[in-house]
Amino acid sequence: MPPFFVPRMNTIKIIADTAQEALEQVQTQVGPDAVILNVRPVHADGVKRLWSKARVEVLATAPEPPSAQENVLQLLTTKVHQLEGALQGADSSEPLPPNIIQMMQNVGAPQAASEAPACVQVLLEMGLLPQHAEMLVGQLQKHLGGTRPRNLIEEMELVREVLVDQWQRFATRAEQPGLPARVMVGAPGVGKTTALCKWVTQETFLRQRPARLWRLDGAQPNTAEFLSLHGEMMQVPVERVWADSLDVPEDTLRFVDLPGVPATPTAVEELAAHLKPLGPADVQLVLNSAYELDLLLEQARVFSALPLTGLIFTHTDESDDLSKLWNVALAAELPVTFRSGGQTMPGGFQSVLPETLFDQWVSAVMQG
Ligand SMILES: Nc1nc2c(ncn2[C@@H]2O[C@H](COP(=O)(O)OP(=O)(O)OP(=O)(O)O)[C@@H](O)[C@H]2O)c(=O)[nH]1
Ligand SMILES: [Mg+2]
Repeated sequence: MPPFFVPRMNTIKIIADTAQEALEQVQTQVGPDAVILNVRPVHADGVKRLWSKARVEVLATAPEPPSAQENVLQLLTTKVHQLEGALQGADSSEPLPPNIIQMMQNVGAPQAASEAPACVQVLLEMGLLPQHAEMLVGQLQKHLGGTRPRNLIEEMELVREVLVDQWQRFATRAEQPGLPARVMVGAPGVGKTTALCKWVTQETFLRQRPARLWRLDGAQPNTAEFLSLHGEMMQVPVERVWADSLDVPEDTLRFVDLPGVPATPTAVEELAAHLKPLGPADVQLVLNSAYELDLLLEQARVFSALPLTGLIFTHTDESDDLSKLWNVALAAELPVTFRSGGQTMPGGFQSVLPETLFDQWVSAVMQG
């Protein structure tokens, strides 16, 4: 079992001959909404290992009851009112977190009294890079026309809308028709193959969609033996060479794993040559969110020589700074498609919606 895995309460363990059988047993015992925490092959011990096939172990638990979704902008209103109260010396029933006080005071401070509307200044305080502020101000003015929002909350709602629109424009522009091969690219060791395994597991195991895997070599050999083992367990064929002649049914998802390459123009150019035979593809740049923002921006810049369609952030179990995701997405002009955290399959692999990401960003800052 991977070292980071911590089983939750009420976790059940099923061992079966095939992934399909294991899933059926999980669903019988936990219900159709069972949350799959981990899927892995298990081998018999000792000599028996020589003749017995690997079996499949699945850890699953019941879904968490839906928590009351907090309206983060409402939360912000409350905090602003509290701040106003605090600034006027009125009694504030609940003390504001110091970072929020600092943030709001900075927004109102003379040194920040630039042209940018207060909502943009709040985002700058939340970690947005100044280079994105200008675009936001321009977009906000377009959205606003002649009217002015009445308060900071309305402004925040508007800036959220602007960011979501922008994101959707990136997504529409990058979208490929049909069912293109999904390819993971990125620097060495950022978590490409792990993310790919999770994605395949979600699609084949949980959604029962047919899939096929390619573990291709690049300038370096692709040593990810665990991808082949995982494919075998999922009963997904794993190829080692790309062949156009291979007759893959149209509804089959195709996933391609390549070894990492350093973020240099020469290495990326060489990688482009390896991507060419795949035709139009869904090329996802995988980034480790625990890296410094400058490094992530540099990787996004260099890899953008490829026809990228989206970004996947891994290691979200080690870094939860959402401003990085916004800053890289806006700089690369690409949507973040998935966030992936941890080493269990398919645990912590979530598709990303810009609205939710914005609310989580505000809410994370609010909570300090
Ligand atoms: N904590 C944590 N570890 C991860 C995560 N994703 C991957 N890892 C670990 O990081 C290491 C590298 O992961 P891989 O998926 O092999 O990385 P890769 O990008 O495919 O590597 P190359 O193909 O060699 O470039 C492995 O030990 C993974 O278990 C994650 O989200 N969180
Ligand atoms: Mg790999």
